[in-house]
Amino acid sequence: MSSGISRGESSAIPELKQLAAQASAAEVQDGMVVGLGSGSTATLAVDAIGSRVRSGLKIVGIPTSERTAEQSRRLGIQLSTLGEYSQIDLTIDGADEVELGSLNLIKGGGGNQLREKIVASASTRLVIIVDESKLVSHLGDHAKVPVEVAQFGWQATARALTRLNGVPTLRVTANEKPFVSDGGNYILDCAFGRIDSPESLARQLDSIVGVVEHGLFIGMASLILVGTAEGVKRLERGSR
Ligand code: A5P
Repeated sequence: MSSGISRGESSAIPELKQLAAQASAAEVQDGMVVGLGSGSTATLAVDAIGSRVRSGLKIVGIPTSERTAEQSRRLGIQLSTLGEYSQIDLTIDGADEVELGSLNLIKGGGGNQLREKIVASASTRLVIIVDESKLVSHLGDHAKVPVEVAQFGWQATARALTRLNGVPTLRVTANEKPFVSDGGNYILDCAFGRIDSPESLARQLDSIVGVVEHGLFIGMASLILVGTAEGVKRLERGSR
C-alpha cells in the first residue's frame, strides 16, 4: 500500500476503517444471508448494513458474537442461525493481520475467533475489512495468535503451545479475571514471532488436545477491502 500507515501512526485509522466498512456494505445484496463479524471495524460495517436495512434492504444476518447480535437487533437486522441456514452468501469481518499475497489472516483480537471461523467456513465469500496498518508481509511479527482453549486443564494446553515454540499468555479482563469467550472458553494469546508456514502451524494447533479453535484463518478470505489514504483497495485471492 503506497501511503504505508504503520501501527504507530494511528490518527487516520478510524476513517480508514470506516472507508473499508462502507465499501463492504455495498457488497451486500437483497435476499442474502450475511455473516456479521465482530470487532471495531466489523461494528462499522454492521452499522452501514443497518442503514441499508432501514432503507428497505432485506437480508438475514448470522452474528459471530453476542455483542454483534445485540447491535444487529438494535438496528433492526433480522437474525437467524446456522440451524436455519446451511449456507451463508457473504460474511464481512475484520482481522488483526492480513498477509500480503496469501491473504492468510490472524483473527481473534476480540476473542470471537471460534464463532467467526464457524461462520466463515459456512460462507461462500469471506470479505475482510481492515485499515492498511493491518497488512503484513509475514504473519506473527506483531500480532499474537489467539488460541481458544477449554478452561479445564488450560495450563496443560499452554505447555503444549510452549512446545511449539509459542509464548502463551492467558487473556485477562480489566479486573485481572480470566477473559471468558462467548463459547465459555479461555484465550491464550500466543506469541510465535514470524510464522514462516501458517499452514503447518495451523495443523499443529489443530492437533493439540484442549485447543478449541485458533485465530489462524488459512485460505479462507475471498476479498480484502483495505482502507487507505488513497481510498479503498481491493485485494482478491490470487492478486497482489
Ligand atoms: C474479533 O475476535 C476479531 O477477529 C476482529 O475481527 C479482529 O480482532 C479485528 O478487530 P478490529 O476491527 O477491532 O481491529
